[in-house]
Amino acid sequence: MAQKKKYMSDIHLEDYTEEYRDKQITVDSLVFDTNRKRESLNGLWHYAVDQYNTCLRQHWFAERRRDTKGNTMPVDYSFDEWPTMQLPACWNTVEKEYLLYENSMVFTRNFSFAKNEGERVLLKIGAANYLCYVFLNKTFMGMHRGGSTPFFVDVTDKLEADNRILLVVDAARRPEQVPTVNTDWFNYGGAYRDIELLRLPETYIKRFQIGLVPDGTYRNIQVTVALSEPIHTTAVLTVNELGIHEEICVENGVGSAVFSAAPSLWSPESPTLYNVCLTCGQDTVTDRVGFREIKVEGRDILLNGKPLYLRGISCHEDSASNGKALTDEERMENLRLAKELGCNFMRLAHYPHSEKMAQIADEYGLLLWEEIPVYWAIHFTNPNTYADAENQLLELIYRDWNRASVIVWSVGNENADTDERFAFMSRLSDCARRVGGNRLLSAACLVDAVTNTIADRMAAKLDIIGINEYCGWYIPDFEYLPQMLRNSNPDKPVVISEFGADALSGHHGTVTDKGTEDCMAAIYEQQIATLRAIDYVKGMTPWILYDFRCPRRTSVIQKYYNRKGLLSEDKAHKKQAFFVLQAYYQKLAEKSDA
Ligand code: GCB
Repeated sequence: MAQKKKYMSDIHLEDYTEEYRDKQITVDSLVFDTNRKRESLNGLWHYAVDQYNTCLRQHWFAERRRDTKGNTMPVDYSFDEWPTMQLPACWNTVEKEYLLYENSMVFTRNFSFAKNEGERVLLKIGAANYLCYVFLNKTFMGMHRGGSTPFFVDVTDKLEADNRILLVVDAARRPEQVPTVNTDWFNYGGAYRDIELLRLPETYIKRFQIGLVPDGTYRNIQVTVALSEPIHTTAVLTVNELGIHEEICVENGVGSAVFSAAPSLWSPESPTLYNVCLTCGQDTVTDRVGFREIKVEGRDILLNGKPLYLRGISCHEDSASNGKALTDEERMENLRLAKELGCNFMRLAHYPHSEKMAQIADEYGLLLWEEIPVYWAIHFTNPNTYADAENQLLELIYRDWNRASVIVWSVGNENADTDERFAFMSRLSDCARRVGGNRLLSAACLVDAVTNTIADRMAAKLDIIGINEYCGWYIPDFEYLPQMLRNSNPDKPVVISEFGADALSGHHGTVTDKGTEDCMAAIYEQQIATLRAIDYVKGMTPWILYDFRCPRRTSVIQKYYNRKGLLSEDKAHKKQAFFVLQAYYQKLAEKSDA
């Protein structure tokens, strides 16, 4: 009877999440994992739509099939008979009926494991949107919050020869989350990046950061190491091509050192990478790293001491067929298209994209702006919202710290300039400045609509002022743009982080017919003609490389897509504006080569 009572109360518990709150997986879980050997748990997982979170309420993961007397109990699940889905995936694109599903799904699979003596085993989940509860062999292992960054769980002590892993992925939009309930992109659900197991020694390298000291000499390389245990030992850094084979003293599990070297500097034109290797005790990690310096002087952005104009384009992590679970080919294609457009820079909006983007950009020679989804009207006064945003920022920064391509951390997009927002985003900027390495800080800010000037208070905290302006589109009177630029006198570089216009591929009309390729191309021409004359504008990332799925866009030309792409959503069609921007970027590139 007691058992039955408990069973019923589980279902009716109001706050069923309470018991899961004390095991939050945060940035502290992150482990340096580039190039580490891994065993993949991608592939077929059984799944069920769990609209009311019954798995969490009723403890399905505990698989309680008998009462204390051994009588069989009724259950509402049948894990191994559920249908299967190939993970990683966004469920919205897997089955038509899940396209608009936004609550929880339960995923489970079995796997065998042969543990070796003296090793730690970590589970890595590349990204799951938005909450992800992890269970292994009937035990709750932890819950991660934030839909775009990786997390790790030490599963060593729970692993057996035969295992069941179970994930509850909850994609519900909630007002206090980051982003909040209203965005101009699609809320894809799922465990949509790789799921893997890593075998590590008992004491392992948790953090390995390497880069140029930004002192203008290009001759000093800085290394920081953090181990999983607070021990005293020595680590060894080897960079054969630079003749580096040096010891780093590690005390209480942390160490750092500066070595002199003369690396060829990394740049988009010459993306030189070095094989670096760090050994400490039983653990060895490797990476391919570029060395470069980025800074701002007055209104100039300097890459390795030379003035730089950011020929950019914005891009969402979105695929008409795969949602956010882009294939490697799709990622490559996005970077290749940006190069074809003449870009040296991409804005990865509005949340952390896969770490593979920065890895490819390092190899391929493209500069990146990376961002966290502090988008529009976040709950700026809620301390939990701040903690969530800061955690996402830190997970992004530590994940991509070694990537030379990443030159900008962006702490937000289009947030009204209120006191609460200023306090929230100032704190984020201070945090990024403390730990972000050799990078510039930015945010995509709004123009002050009353004075028509660049007057956002966040400018004081940033290195580059990002400005989103839609003159010719949301502000149909284009004259606002030249006026705004004349009215403003910023003391640091401005990057136009967005402008653009919707057009349906192949839909033509006059230059004033909104929604046509012709109108979009005309707006690009006006924007370029105006912006090129302004000396403090040091780059642009027009909105956007290709059309992306968006629930807010219902018109006949949009059909639930934001149509501001320079290409159609399948990237098969280049709109006229693509060629307008390409011609401008080609001219700029020729000038900078000269
Ligand atoms: C913006 C937002 C972006 C939107 C875009 C638009 O200012 O930053 O997320 O998608 O405008 O198309 O309206």
